[in-house]
Amino acid sequence: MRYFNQNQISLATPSLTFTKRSLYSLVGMFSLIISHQANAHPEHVNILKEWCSEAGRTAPTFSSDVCSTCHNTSNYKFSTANKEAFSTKNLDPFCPSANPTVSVYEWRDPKVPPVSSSRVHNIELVAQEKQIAIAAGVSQQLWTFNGTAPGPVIRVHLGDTIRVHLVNPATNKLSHSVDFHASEMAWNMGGMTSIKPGEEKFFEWKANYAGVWMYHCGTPPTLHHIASGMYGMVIVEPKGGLAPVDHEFALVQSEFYTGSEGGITSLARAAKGNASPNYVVFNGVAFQYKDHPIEVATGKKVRFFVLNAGPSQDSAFHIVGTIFNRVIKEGVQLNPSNTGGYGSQAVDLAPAQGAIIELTTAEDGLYPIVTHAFNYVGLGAMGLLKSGDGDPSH
Ligand SMILES: [Cu+2]
Repeated sequence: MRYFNQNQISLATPSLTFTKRSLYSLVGMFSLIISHQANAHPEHVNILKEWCSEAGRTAPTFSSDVCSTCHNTSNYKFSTANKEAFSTKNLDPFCPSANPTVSVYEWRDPKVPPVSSSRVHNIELVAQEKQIAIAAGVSQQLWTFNGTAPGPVIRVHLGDTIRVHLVNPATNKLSHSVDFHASEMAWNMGGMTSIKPGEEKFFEWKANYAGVWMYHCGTPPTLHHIASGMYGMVIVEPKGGLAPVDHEFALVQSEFYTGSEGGITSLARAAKGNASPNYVVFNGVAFQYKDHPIEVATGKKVRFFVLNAGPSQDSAFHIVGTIFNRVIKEGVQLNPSNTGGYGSQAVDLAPAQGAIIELTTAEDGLYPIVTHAFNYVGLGAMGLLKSGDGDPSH
């Protein structure tokens, strides 16, 4: 696989072994439902109850085994620290949304896998038009690459060849295309041209320049295709590769101009000269990293790949309580070892600009991740970096 979908979370399979044990347990006189709860680890039950207590959810049921759900997933340990990974898929069967018309968003894992050793990358991008929650209780009919907005993070070395297979399924309504900013090619033929529903095409390009790059659908009206979710990040590592760090995350900032609930986004509102978005988000969902903080170890090296996908608003990327000691923005570099001892507080990213940003947290605690264009913080562009146990008093 040459692309990395950050949303890959294994679905749980209930364990038959555990179910049999439950049947022979001392509480066999009770119903099977109660025996599951009695045998479940208390911490698992508590996490489940907490998840199910969120707005719009039903009371938890124990008709399948919460512990086995834990132990049959790739995450294995069902702890408070990783309950986010279970919240949208694995725990849903225990307490489905009380009102199915209210959207529950799908959490996006911000971790970035390392670059593969391959020098040729076969990337399949499938245009998918689908309803997606962009905030708790708010969904829109988005247009996506591979079913998520943003699309997959694509990470390559300098000089690698990227072979793209773009598919527009016949079930779609619209033409789509893809424009890789990390590539060099004419706009009006070959790679960037649009394909209709039912069509596919292949093309390739070479990653000649390092950086954090945008890709997006360029089909007219391009504004509407970007505003509806058709964008993603390409990371081209610099010559010699990036130095290893302790944590790596990818954040794509973008804004939404919503139409009616469950409908398509508003092109008219996005197209205004003084466009005013309803939501400004990191990785496609308002406040998802406030709800589920990004966890790091205190004193360790943390690297963020940040892209402002727009379509139209500027970003001033800032993490409260930290100083960026390395910033590589659009090829311009600030190094920790610079002779003047300079640091960076916020990285300005116009639409389509990207940066590599490094920092170290000074102590355990919470560090808000924001755009310092503060009118957008209340619209969803706010997350939390949780360092250590999140409690500075320890
Ligand atoms: Cu499109």
